Amino acid sequence: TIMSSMAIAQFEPNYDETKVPEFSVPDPLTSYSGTKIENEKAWSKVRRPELLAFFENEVYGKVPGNLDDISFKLIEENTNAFNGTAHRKQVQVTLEKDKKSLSFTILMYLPKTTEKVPLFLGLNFYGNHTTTSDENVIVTSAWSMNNEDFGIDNNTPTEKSRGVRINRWDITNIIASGMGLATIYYGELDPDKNDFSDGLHQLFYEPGQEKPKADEWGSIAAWAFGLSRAMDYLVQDSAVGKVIVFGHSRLGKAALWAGAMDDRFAAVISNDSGCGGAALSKRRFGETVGRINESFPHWFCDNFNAYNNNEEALPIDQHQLLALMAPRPLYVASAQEDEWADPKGEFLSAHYATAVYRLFGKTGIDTIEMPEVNTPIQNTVAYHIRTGKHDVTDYDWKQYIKWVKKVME
Ligand code: GTR
Repeated sequence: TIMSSMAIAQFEPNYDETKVPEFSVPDPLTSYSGTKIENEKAWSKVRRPELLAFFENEVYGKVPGNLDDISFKLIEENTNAFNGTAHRKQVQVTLEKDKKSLSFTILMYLPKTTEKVPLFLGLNFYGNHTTTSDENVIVTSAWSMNNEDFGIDNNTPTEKSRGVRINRWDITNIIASGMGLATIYYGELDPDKNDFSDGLHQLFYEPGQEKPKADEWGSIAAWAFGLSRAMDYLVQDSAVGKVIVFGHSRLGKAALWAGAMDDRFAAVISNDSGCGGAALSKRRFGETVGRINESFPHWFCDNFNAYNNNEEALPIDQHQLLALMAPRPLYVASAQEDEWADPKGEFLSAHYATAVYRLFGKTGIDTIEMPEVNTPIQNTVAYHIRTGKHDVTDYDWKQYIKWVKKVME
């Protein structure tokens, strides 16, 4: 509507630390009824479920039902791919519900070994074929955002966009370090537009339903659900060991929500996930709850709108989403020039989540002072801020690989 585009035009993000509102950080270790959470058991039995329920009902929205069926089909493979260094597989996952179905394709590169390998799983923005120049990767036929630089118009990816995002996927070093990568085009799960007639949502509608109810899932929860369905496949692939779910930006939000909902993910990486991801909402620095719901009305559940320009009313904040990963390893990464995502809010969130990791005897981010740029802190909870923009770089991958080896092997 005209009103909402005016509101968007008028939004002035705050980038001034002295203008961050005063707020108290909701204590992850005090339950809503006031009980102090003093051990792992009380966390797991009392506090974790009530926090998870809040995020599910008020932020990301819940999945409205169960699938009738899920099936997997290896549609392509080559044991001598990626210049002879890797085993490539393309696996089609088909979900069925009420005689409707949806399929998506997992692209995998695994090092050549007979042992189970740790594997990064992450969604991509423009299609599996954009993550590598490998000509055998199938070009998606799903709806895509247009991108002039990538030669994508009519919302239809073609050969022209093959390899345009290789800079974001350091497959060479992942393979060389003995790990694997699995990636899925997020548009095959739910096209990233304010339209609930397509993607995963419509699969679950009751007769006559046209959009999710106020407490039902938006697109972030749908992308997270897709990650879990990929996990259904990965747990039964004999080449795959621990799975680390990874995501950048909006897909970092999805990775965090997937990690919170599904503890089969052995570790979680948030790369520049920002508002509605790792960053504390109550700081209102850069992107805010009101702004994100205005620009992307389909990302969260409708209930989340109650907190637009009203963050103080939130009984939770995003550090408690991070705490839902405990005791599993969690990496939060920021970029210096990515002020929109509030690097400091991402850092503080990792710091405040650390209280829960301590209950499990794990170490995280003890200090409240942000580290220097390009100086990672790598404990069970890890954090870095690197120089540069909102992006995924080889520097980021180098840190993730190093950290996985440190905390998971
Ligand atoms: C921006 C959005 C951010 C982040 C980003 C991205 O437009 O405001 O929350 O998700 O897109 O996904 O790159």
